[in-house]
Amino acid sequence: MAETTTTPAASDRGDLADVGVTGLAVMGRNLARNIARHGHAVAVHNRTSSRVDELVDEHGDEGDFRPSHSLEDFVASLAKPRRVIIMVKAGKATDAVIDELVPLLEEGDIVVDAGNAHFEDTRRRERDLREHGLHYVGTGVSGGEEGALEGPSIMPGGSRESYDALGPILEDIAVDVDGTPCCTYVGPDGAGHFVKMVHNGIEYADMQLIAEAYDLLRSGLGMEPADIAGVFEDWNSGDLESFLVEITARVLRHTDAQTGKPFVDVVVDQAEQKGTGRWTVQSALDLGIPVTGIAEAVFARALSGAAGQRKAVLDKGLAGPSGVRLEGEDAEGFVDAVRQALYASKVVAYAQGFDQITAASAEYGWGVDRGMMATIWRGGCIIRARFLDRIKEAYDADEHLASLLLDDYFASAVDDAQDAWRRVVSAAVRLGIPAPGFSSALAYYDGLRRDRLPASLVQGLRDLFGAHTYRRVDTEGTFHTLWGGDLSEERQDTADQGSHSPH
Ligand code: 2AM
Repeated sequence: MAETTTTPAASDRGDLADVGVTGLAVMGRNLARNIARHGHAVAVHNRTSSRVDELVDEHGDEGDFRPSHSLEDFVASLAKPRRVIIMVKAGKATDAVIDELVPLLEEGDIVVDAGNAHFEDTRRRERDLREHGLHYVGTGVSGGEEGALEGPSIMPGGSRESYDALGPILEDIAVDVDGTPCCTYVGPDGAGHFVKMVHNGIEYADMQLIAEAYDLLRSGLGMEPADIAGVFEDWNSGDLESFLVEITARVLRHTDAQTGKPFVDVVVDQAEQKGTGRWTVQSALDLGIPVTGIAEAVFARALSGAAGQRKAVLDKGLAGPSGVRLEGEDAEGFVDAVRQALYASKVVAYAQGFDQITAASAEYGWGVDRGMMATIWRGGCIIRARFLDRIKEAYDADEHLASLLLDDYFASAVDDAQDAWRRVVSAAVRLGIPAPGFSSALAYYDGLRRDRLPASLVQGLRDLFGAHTYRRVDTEGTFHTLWGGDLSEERQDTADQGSHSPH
């Protein structure tokens, strides 16, 4: 270890390490290196101890690493309260490491799970560790391998007290945007992992919308990928400026070296998923929040992956207007219309994601500051975008904002875009180009702004077949019509509600 940095913190602590990382696969290694590079003494440990030696051999000169070959030595090398970051595969491995670790720790120590855990697992583990007098911090870490090393966006949950001890180190290693670290205390127990999950869900929606925009330009106007790359480059200098739009241009511009074809044409068109999008939708269903943008993105990936079904349909040749293109007047200004539709749909997708955070925060008593979530997503994250500054401003202006769509800026942005948005969705429908993200976002917007929804008819149907009752627009109370009798209306005792079959 050349050039060992001894931070004031380390010397105060009798030469014990400031923090420890166990689990030294790429993410754990990079986090440990990032911590060391910021002048903190970092204890490192891994189940297979050769990885500890590899890390120190290869990167020992980057800072003050304290290698341990047993968990006992690792824990003993940490200053109190001990701060232990676990970076293992989410699931059983996390529980296994916690089980080994807990007997070695003392009251007040802090266990951090920096993996992609499901927030319900984090809630359970936090409860269990609290009984042992330990703090459990489930933290979202965004930015992948590179982010872990160069500066991720960090979303820590757990007790406020644990953040006092841990926050300064995390804020140190997080990426910085305009002088603000992309790390803040999110809220108790599962809040950090929840917010990270929704972040990933929004990422799904954003990518789906971008993919639809590409498809509309390619199939609707007959543009070549390299030309569409130019369009995305152009869009990246306006309101749509974001990491995802930037890399879309790069991917579309790329030519396959082997065939000379556009890269997108040689890639199998079946999108995969690791599951956080699905988790987001499952949670949204439980919370009753319509995250249509995220759900459509998850379903679109599932449809793309249904290879057998797709082939059978293709072989049979199910009818459609495929092959039809926009021409003449229809094509005029279409590229810009797609830009506006993309922006409006993106506003809806983010509004829905933030609604889900709002609902969970209320349900679990987390007190999540939504403006701060937009702030810490501005760097490190896949969804980093100029747009997030606007979201932060919206929530800063009104912390109780009922929907992002109600913020003056977003309301007028969507209003300005809506003619183009309707034009693009109509064109997609006419041409047979699937645009579930664009069209469901528009349907959501139209549903939300509607004076009367046909849900009244749904209530009538439910009352007829299941006596599920309904409320009236003109008076308080719950009612049931005697559909099988004289069609008279009965006022229901509220205690009866919910006693019928659930539909
Ligand atoms: P390994 O090198 O011994 O496999 C990512 O999988 C990281 O988590 C690796 O560093 C891996 O250690 C570690 N890991 C996986 N399962 C584990 C377990 N049950 N206990 C401890 N570490 C584990």
